[in-house]
Amino acid sequence: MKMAAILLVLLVRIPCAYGVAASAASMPPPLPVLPVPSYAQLQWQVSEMALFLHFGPNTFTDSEWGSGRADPAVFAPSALDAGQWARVAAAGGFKRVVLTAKHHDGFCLWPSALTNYSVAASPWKGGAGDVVSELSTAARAEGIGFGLYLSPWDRHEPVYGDTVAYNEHYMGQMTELLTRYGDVEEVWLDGAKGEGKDMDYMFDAWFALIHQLQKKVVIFSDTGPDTRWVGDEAGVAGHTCWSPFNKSMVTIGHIIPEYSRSGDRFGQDWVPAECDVSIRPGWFWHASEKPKNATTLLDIYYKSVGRNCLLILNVPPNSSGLISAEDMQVLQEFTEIRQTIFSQNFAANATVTASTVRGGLGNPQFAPSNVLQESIYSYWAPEEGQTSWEMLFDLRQSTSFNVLQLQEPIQMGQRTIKFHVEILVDELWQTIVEGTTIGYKRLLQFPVVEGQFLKLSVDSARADPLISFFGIFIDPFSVTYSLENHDKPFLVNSEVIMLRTDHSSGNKSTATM
Ligand code: FUL
Repeated sequence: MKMAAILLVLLVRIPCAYGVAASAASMPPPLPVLPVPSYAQLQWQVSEMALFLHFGPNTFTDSEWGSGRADPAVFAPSALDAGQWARVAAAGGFKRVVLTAKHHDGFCLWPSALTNYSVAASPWKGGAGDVVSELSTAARAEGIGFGLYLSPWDRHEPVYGDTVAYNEHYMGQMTELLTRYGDVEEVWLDGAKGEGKDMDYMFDAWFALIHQLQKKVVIFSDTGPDTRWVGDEAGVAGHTCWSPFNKSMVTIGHIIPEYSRSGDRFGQDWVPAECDVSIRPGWFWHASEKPKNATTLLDIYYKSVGRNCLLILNVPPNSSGLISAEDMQVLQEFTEIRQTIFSQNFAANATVTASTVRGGLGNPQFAPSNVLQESIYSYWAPEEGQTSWEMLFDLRQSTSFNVLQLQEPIQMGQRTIKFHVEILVDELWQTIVEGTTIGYKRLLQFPVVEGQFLKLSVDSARADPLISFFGIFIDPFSVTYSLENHDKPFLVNSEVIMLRTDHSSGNKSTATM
């Protein structure tokens, strides 16, 4: 089939796309579909990656869960430089830092007036130091957000176990942290509890206090209220990952892992998932442990940021008070390989058309070409009341790629339930990838394919689908097979994806994800 015939095929499949443009009357945006994110949740989501910093007496005692009995004298970093932590974060593309202001051992990295177990009792800076203050200043200097982890479980505090007294103590410490150091963009807490203690955490009172004191903050916990734990400490979200969620389904300390990984298409609350993982085996620095390599981090990136989540990567400072050179090396490689892959979008100059456009085919406000700009505030919107939604991309030349990036304008709610992308190969449309949710960002990997014409079809959606970005890239770093090897399983690190060819059902060659 020659070019004219190919175009005829496209015309048949997308009848309106090449029709005469209707007059482009100005149109308001469509209604959002609830739930939708708050301002703070949107800022959190677009920040994509945060750097977690586990630091404290454990760093010096080679422990993970300190007993709370370590002598404050062990806390003696010789060269602590919070400026280095913030610079490493900013250079690595991490838009916020989150510090363990207090871990389970109860030691406070700021001079809390409510305990003697803090930096004030340590030899560091003669007891006059304040790590929280130094990092908040450094983060602001780098233009990145600042967050704090205040562990509910406190193995040092004598009133721990007395519910009223300890909740007062915890809220008092939270008040110190949220009133002394300027803007705090994230408060991070878990539901860990001491063995043998009858302790109730008054989460609702804590959350109300945090929201009273900080207007830009998101609160992370197993169940939100603003961001939820993804349910594992490997940094991996579900293939399907909804930000809609029902908080009432889970309680802090008692999650349903599959529910947390995938979210809930019918969820009433907007609670996107945050994926926590450490660059090293432990959360705290240990001389004997080594960091993961950059391609492992890349794989985690695909499975977290690439599945509509924020990645919070822990990079623990060492006992000098610095991020180790070997960790910095890995982070630099991780940055470079992301830049190599994502700096060249092979669809950037495509001609884009769609089955329909809100306000008429000539309406630039919701034009299909909006998906070539990387902003959630410009997007393609279809005409209302359609039953099928297709976008066609003419790349203008034959192009090879093995990564697809899709985005939805999540301020309008998360919509797409199922989609697939096809490529015109040997005059036949072949499915290269199928997916479920998109959300803020979806990255999909598949064997290298080559072609000029691509088609994105949204197969089902909670409301009229809106697409804000479409990009295709080459990833030469992950392990992939070319399309010629389609009889072999396709291996992307730990995932095995079957590639199947089915000529009897519409000439499909499908990488199922
Ligand atoms: C968990 C803690 O028990 C670990 O020590 C670590 O801080 C991790 C991020 O959260 O709940």
